[in-house]
Amino acid sequence: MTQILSIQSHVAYGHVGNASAVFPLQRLGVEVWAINTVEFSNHTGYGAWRGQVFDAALVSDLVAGIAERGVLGRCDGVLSGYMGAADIGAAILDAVGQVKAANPKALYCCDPVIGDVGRGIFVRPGIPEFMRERAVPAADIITPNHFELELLAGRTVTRLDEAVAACDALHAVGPKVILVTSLHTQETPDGFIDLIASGPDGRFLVRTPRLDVSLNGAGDAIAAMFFVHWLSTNSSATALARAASSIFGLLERTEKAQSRELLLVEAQDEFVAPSRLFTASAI
Ligand code: PXL
Repeated sequence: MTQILSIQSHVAYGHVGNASAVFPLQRLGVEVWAINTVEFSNHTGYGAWRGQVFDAALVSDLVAGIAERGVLGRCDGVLSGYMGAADIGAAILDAVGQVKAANPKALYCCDPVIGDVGRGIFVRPGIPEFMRERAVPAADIITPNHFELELLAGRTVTRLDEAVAACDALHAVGPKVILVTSLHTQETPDGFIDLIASGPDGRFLVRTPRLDVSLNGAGDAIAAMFFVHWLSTNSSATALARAASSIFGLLERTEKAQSRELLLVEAQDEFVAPSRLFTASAI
């Protein structure tokens, strides 16, 4: 059974961070060890929220406690997302180091949560730099959206070949697998959205209809699903097609219900058997 250490935010109401990633992983049969970097009432997209950003020391303490159970060698991978504060990043990279020491085959998937097109940067100062300078070079897999791809690669991406070149620039820094979500280039027809995956098996594109939803947390769920599908198949093409199909099904259900939060529980079958299967084409 796959076991994942997932270190990201948690909200009491709604679905972002671990509150978005954990359940789809469990539904796919994955055992998740969840460490929360913040506990907020709701996601920050509402403009107002309550709660706390946890100290990096708490994250380290929880990792130390798990290590004391003697189980780090059974961890297949570490997934990180929304960090809350830059010093939590160092605690995450330390956890990655401990897991890899215990299980050299374990992989680190970093969802470099920084911001989004339209909303701009929505994390604390220091986090974008931390992602670019420390987290991305340490990661085996990264899952930026269009905005984060531009920021991390330090260039604008308006064409598909520029997206591929930006991926190459990031591969050169470390990660061997990259999933780009919410990509919209000159080649993307109106009413569609692109996802690309770039890895040792090649580069692939999935194009799905763009849904009329204003949501947070979809990126957190797709990163988690892409990671475990990659772990089980070692295929960027398969991981991309499966993760994109599941998220499309989830978003379609959410759009139909006009919900402001992902209908993660209601649409749970989409994680195991998506209603519509998209295939990845080589680019
Ligand atoms: O989906 C990214 C994310 C994660 N965690 C928290 C957020 C957001 C985006 O708004 O607010 C707490």
